[in-house]
Amino acid sequence: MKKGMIFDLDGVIVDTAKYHYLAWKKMAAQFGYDFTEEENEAFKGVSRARCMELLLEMAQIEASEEQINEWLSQKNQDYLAYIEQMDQQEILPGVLTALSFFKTRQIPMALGSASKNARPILEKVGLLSYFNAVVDGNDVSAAKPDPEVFLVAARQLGVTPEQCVVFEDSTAGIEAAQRAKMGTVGIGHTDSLGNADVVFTQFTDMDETFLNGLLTA
Ligand code: B16
Ligand code: MG
Repeated sequence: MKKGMIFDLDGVIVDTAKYHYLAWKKMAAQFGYDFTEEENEAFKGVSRARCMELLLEMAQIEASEEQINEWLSQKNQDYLAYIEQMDQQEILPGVLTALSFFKTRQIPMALGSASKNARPILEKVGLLSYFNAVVDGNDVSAAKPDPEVFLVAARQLGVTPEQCVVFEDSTAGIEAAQRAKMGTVGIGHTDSLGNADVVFTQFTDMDETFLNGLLTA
């Protein structure tokens, strides 16, 4: 019996993955590097600091810690400017139906995100009250694919890792959930999420039979 549902944020609940991409692309352009959407797959679910390291490696740039911190804060400023106007319209299709399905059945739900901006985003789109626990980039020290974020979420929900299902859009997140011994539902494409137990393009592709099946599996 599955007793806890854990949701990633960016790319699962809201379409903020595109804003992270735009902010990194802008920074890359500053370095004279053309950052592609394909390369951005490796940035999904990965902490801001690690993304910065990856970008510097790609663009073959070396910089002081002070300079890197400045760029990190610039990236976040650009990202915050993109998300400033966010509202309920940015909730991805079918998400509300799934959240309501579990809430009605009193299945505890947690957010498990690498983002340090997770709480304000949940507030902006009006979804904070659906979650019994919110674990984000401010609460953990090891980034996905380390399982820490999901293990802390399970603990806060008061369920065992084996009783949890994780909804994730990133390769790093699916690996983290599997290392935590949790069930996995990939949101996106099988080319990057092929290791998940099951993959859907979006929540609207899951019917009630599937959601029910998650609870009894
Ligand atoms: P921030 P998730 C992740 O969120 C994003 O997928 C990833 O692209 C981003 O770098 C990371 O959050 C950190 O975000 O800069 O807002 O702290 O997918 O784990 O919800
Ligand atoms: Mg994500």
